Amino acid sequence: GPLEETAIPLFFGWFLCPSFQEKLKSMAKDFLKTLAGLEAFKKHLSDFTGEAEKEVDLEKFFQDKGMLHCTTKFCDYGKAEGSKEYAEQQSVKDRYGNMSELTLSALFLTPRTLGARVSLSEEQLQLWPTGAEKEAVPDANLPIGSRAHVTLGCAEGVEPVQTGLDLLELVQLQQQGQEGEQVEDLELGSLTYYGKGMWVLSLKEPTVAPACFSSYYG
Ligand code: ACK
Repeated sequence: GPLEETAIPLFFGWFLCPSFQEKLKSMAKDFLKTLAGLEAFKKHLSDFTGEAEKEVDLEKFFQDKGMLHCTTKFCDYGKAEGSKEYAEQQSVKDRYGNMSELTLSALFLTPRTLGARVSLSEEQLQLWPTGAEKEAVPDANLPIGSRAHVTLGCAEGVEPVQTGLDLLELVQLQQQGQEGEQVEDLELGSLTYYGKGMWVLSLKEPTVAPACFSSYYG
């Protein structure tokens, strides 16, 4: 009967330690503050507002989406394809509840989402579901794990699933050799503009985020 079965969660992922969540949030806040003051950003402000000359408060523009985490497998309580197989995978069972260190290599924003890019280690990639990138961008050959991210905020009416899709769009541009417009060297790293309101801050020193591999039921 259903009571003997293991319930499949909404999603599996790495959940950032509470103290680090605060650290990352304030890092993102500082980044937005710096960005808002740059002439180069003001020049492209209409990407965010839809009209020139209009002010935007980036900190209000991106709404908090709760607990900071890096999704591995979105299961939708078993309704998502491959979720049962994922939940039963040996590496998932073995690592469940274990701590891990996530490497954050960049911060990025688009008119829809604000996120941190996660560079997964070989070991962490063992928990990465097959097809996560193909499912999102079937026509491209994107590196496994390139969708890995932490959603830091979303524009009004935008669902957090969009953050990973925006990241893949950026990864695709980089893969196609688009260098973007290197705008500025900031304290945290170099800032690049990729057009259409897409900005990437590559961190000079990747930030290490302690996180716990677990799942979320909601
Ligand atoms: O920010 P995220 O990675 O984007 O974390 C949330 C989490 O699952 C709970 O909603 C992510 N998510 C939602 N739908 C999908 C999907 N179809 N594929 C992959 N991740 C998803 C969302």
